[in-house]
Amino acid sequence: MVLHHSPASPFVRKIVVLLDEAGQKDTVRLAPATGSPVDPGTMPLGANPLGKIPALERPDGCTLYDSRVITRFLATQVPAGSPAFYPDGPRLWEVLTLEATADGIVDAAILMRYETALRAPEKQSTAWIEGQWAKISRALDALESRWMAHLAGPLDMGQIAVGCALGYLDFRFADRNWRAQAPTLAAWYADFVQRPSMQATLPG
Ligand code: 99T
Repeated sequence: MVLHHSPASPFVRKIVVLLDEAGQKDTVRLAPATGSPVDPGTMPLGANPLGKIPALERPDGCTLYDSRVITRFLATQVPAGSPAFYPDGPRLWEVLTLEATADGIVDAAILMRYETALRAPEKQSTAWIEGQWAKISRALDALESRWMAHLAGPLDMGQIAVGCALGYLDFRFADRNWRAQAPTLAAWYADFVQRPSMQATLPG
């Protein structure tokens, strides 16, 4: 399989961390891609008409996107004994909601990133940027106040997504100091980011 990839993308990172945690990294070949909404660059437009990564090309099926489709697919392919990335039972709905919360943090952060990196300074909207940060801030509050018990449980895709989202905030928005408003979450992340799968995929 071919995974269209960038080391800066937290959405791609979720995929690579899952594969690493399942001992399945060798099942994909990474194909580098860069681009943005204003210049698709080398984004795999043939694989994903939306021009986004990750996209996963399979030899025996359609190309998969977006990241949550890919992780759901890969979770069905992992060997016995792998973590239950999407566990059965009521916990599944927690995992899916936690992953959606984490991905929503990244969606908002990427919109901030594009606003500041791609638009001329005189065209940038402070209200837009701060509106996106407000979403992130509320989500951090929710993680800190409602999700710590889940985060302390067995490894699943919700935890991986949260770890990748927090890593992206550090990577692009370290000056926002998210840890100041979420100290319990920060303590969890300090431990989680030590996992070899997370260390091997630090954004850059
Ligand atoms: O939007 C574009 O044109 C290009 N952007 C992307 O492909 C980003 C890369 S992160 N990926 C997504 O937005 C995927 C979102 C989708 N819902 C999913 O797969 O879950 C780039 C981050 C950075 O460079 O800072």
